[in-house]
This record gives sequence, structure tokens and C-alpha cells, in this order.
Amino acid sequence: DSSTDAASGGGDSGDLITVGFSQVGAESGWRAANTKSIQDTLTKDNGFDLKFSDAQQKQENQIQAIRSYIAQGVDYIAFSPVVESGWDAVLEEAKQANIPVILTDRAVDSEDTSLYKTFIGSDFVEEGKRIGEWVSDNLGTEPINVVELQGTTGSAPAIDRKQGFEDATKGNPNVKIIASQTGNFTRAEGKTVMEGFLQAYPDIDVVYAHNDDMGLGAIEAIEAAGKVPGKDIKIVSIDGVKDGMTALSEGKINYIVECNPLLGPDLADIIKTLQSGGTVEPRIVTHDDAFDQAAATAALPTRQY
Ligand code: GYE
Repeated sequence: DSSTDAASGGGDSGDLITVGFSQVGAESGWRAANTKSIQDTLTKDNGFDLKFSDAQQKQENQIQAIRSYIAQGVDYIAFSPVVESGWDAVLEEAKQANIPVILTDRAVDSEDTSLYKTFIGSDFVEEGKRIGEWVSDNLGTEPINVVELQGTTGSAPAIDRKQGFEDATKGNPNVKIIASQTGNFTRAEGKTVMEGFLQAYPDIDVVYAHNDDMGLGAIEAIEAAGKVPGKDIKIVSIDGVKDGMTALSEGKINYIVECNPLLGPDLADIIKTLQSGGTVEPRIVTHDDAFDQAAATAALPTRQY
């Protein structure tokens, strides 16, 4: 009837599963693809009433969003935690309210793993390792100076990608990290930090960027300094978003390890499984590929993001 239609604004949320999703922000191409995947999958047609909020890379905004989802009595809360630490109190509040929590993309360091149902996302240590192995095998045959553009300080991908790279390269004395600083996963900050590196260190051979966007910012800084990215200074990065893959196919980036942002379908499956009384694995690791120039050129025409 018409009164139902008016109240529901196009869908009767009584039959829908209400999900509050607190996103990190809109810092990168990866994040945009991740947001789109979640919004395109958790639709009314699919049985969901999605409440989405963007925390602008601030933990206090995420905590506030989660508290408001608890107050609204949503059926599920999902979020991608901007940093690893500091979630115990708010996760405990969700648990007390009997609202299941699902971690997507990034981990928390809470010791009590009963505070969330599952953590779905990539293995970031493995991503850093794959980059480190490629650098060691392909560029570390002679002494090289590496500068590192780290992701957001305290975030799981920044901590793990640093660790993985160091693990993979520590046995090769040719590979030396001469500087490491955060660019907060954004193109603008990646560029600024790279400008500083170029001024401070005249002999940079390789940039290891924790995501494509910072690598793309580094390209701008390198070109502005009159050097050729991909040749004078090699660049390796993680994500595999369209702009990154395009730069790789043009030879401005040298190698990319993929990080799959399309977590929406898996998140929907997890929630539907829990909703029907099923159980889910506590850790679900998504599959990631890796690309050199030829592979990027071949993949680009059918790339989804
Ligand atoms: O690599 C980066 C984004 O958490 C895996 O966050 C994600 C990272 C991704 O800003 O581009």
C-alpha cells in the first residue's frame, strides 16, 4: 500500500538486513573501488539496507559511526579499521548489544578475537614479500638505494607491507632502504614526501610505494625533478588500480602486486551465512595477482577498477 511505500522510501527495511558500514575514507583508487563494490552489492534488491559512512581517515570518526550504528540497532556492523589499535572498547559495546561485527580489508590488534566474527581481506605481509622478492631478484643484483613511501602510520597494510619487504630483502646486502616515511596512502602526500627524498638523497635507485597512488605521486615528483620514472628511478607498488596499471604498462612503474578491493560479494555472502545461522572462518584471505609491464598491458582492457 501507499503508506508503506512512503515510509520505506522504495524498500521495506523490515525484511532487509540492516548493515552499518564504516569506511576508512576516500584516500585512494583502491578505496574508491572498494566502496563501489560494497555499495553495488549490499543493495535492497540483494536484501540489504546499507548505512554507509566515510571516516575521512580518522579513527574518532569511525568510532562515532560504529556507536551510532549500535544506537540504531543495526543487524550487522562491518568496517575497515583505519589503524590497528584502540578498538577494544567500541567492539565490546557492539558485543554487549549482540551486533555481530565483520572486519573488512584491515585488521585490528585486539587480543579478544570474539569481538568480531571474521576478518576478510588480503595478506599484506605476503604482498610486501612478493614486492621484496621481485626487487631483490631483478634490481638487487647490484647495490641499490631504496626509499619507502609508507601507508597510514599504524594501519595494518603499512605495518605488514613494510615487514614483508624487509623479510624478503634482508638476506640480500645489495638492497638498502635509505629512507622511509608515510605518505598516508594518498597521491598528494606521496608526491610531497618524494620531493623531500629527491632533495635529501641524490642517489635513489628504487621507490617502494605501499600503494599505487603514492607511486603515482612519486612519478610526478620524479618527472618534476627532470628524471625518468621507471628508468632513472624504478618504482614498485601495491594495489593494481587502473591508473597504476596504466603507468606500469607505460613503463613508469616497474612492478605491481595486486590487492583485491572487490570485497562486496564476499561480505554479502558472509552476512547471509551468519543470518541463516551458519558459521564463517575467522580469517578469509583474498587472492592477489602480480603484474609486470607485459602482464599489465594484457590485463588493462578487461580490468574492472
Ligand atoms: O592498499 C590503499 C588504501 O587497506 C588495502 O588502503 C587497503 C589499502 C590500499 O588506501 O590504496
